[in-house]
Amino acid sequence: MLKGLLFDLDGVLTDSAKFHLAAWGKVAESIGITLPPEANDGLRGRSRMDSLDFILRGAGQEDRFTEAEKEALATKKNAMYVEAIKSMTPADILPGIPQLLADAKTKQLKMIIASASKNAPTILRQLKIAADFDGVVDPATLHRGKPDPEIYVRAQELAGLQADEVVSFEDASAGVAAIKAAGQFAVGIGDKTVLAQADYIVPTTAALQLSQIEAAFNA
Ligand code: B16
Ligand code: MG
Repeated sequence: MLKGLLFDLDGVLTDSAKFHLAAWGKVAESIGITLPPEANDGLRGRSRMDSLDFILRGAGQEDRFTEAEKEALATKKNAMYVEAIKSMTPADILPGIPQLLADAKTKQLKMIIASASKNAPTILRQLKIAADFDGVVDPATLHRGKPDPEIYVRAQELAGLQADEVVSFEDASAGVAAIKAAGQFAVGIGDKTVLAQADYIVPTTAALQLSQIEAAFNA
């Protein structure tokens, strides 16, 4: 029986992925690297330092910087990102999400945030939806990033539920892999070839309907 929903944040509740991409684009440019088109999906769901490593690896420059220099680059990126998300308002909640949250509330489903972003609490406050959630996994306490299942297992524990009682939402292939490794039902939002591992796929959040998702979950 469905008892809880576990949500990724960036790319699911709001399109903060575009701010991540823009900030990394500027950092990459400052060190003479052009982000490849696959960075769009590749950066989704990865922690801040994993994102930088992904960019450097993609350019064949994984050994170019010391750890301290990498920390400085990641800090620079985060400063730009934090500035960008200050402009977010409830109008930035993605289509279909307000109805989904309302329907979940009516059904008294537990709702937890499973975002790799240390800025997730700030974004939830900007969007004015922080009170809708029963908990937020603190990514600073995690040992491994997505696609490792740790974050979804922790979210499920925060909800006090079992893997077969939750549906988890993701826009990133690494995130869908994390959900499946946690043994949960995955809803993928985006390109069906990229998110092929998901149990239920919609092209955009506008197509999310709790009754249909629940029917697929129970099938
Ligand atoms: P921060 P999600 C992820 O959030 C983003 O998709 C990813 O691009 C970002 O690097 C990561 O959060 C860390 O974010 O730098 O704010 O801690 O998709 O897991 O909600
Ligand atoms: Mg995401």
